[in-house]
Amino acid sequence: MQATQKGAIQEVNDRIMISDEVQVALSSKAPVVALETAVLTHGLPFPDNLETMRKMDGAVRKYGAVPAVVAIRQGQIVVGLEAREWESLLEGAEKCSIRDLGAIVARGQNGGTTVAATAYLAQRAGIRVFATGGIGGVHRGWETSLDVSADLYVLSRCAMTVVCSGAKSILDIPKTLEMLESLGIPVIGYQTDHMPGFYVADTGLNISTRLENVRDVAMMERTMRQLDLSQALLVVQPGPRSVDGAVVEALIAEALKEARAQFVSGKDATPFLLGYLNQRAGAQLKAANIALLEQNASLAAQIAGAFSAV
Ligand code: PSU
Ligand code: MN
Repeated sequence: MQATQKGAIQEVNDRIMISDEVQVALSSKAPVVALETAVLTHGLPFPDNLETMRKMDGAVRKYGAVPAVVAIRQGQIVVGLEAREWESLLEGAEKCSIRDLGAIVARGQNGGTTVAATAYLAQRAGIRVFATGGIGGVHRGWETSLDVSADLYVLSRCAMTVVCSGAKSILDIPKTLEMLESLGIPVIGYQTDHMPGFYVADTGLNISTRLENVRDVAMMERTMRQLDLSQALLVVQPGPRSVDGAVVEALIAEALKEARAQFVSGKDATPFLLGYLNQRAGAQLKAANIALLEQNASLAAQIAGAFSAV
């Protein structure tokens, strides 16, 4: 690897560039937290997404870890996108899940990476903890659409700890939990017995394990790796500003009806549904979304710190 000046981007192989700050942290075994960008490029409007990225970055630093924003900048995969580059990414990027990686890189496009693509790239860069809002999962009506997010399959083979507020509320949460179980991905309630529902604090659904502190999460992660289990650990916690479940459900029913009427499917389904919700319930849902992203970044940073300690 070539030496570069501080702050410069360093090339570790032909395809993935790791920023100097992230590289230094990784080589000294300091805590690093990967941050996904599709939730910002496709889940929140500008400039709220820029503000949210600043908040997540700040939350990670506050707990002594180094944030690694993962994105694709004109075909270049970057782990540790610098703050001055955020705005141009958020102004225009493709949604990049695992199957889109090859095309977006080959075409030289900008990409906001989903949970699937971020987990894959972060793992390749040697990062072990990752913060997001909600993972993708089994969509409602999957029986006819077969729409199951690649997030689930990729998490079944990425040895990462992913901190989130459950799966996105537009999904079929009981079926998503079933599939997580089938794929061998443990769902760890952080100080909770139940699955949170993204905007909603509690779905009432039971999950596999409850842990009380970050040290226990680190111990469980270490145990899984000692057993050669390569699945992610999904750490879930309710967001700090949860919304009334009935309000969210009514909006989702409307959004799904509209999506069917407009024949929206495939990779456009999630952004369409979330966009619909954001437009209708605006301020309240947006505030809940931003608050939980920041909270997950904080917890991820503390878990990354505990990894360095156990
Ligand atoms: N959560 C949001 N907005 C989003 C997403 C999550 O509030 O846009 C993104 C995440 O990046 C997640 C992706 O990984 O949607 C899943 O998309 P799909 O269902 O197409 O796999
Ligand atoms: Mn899908």
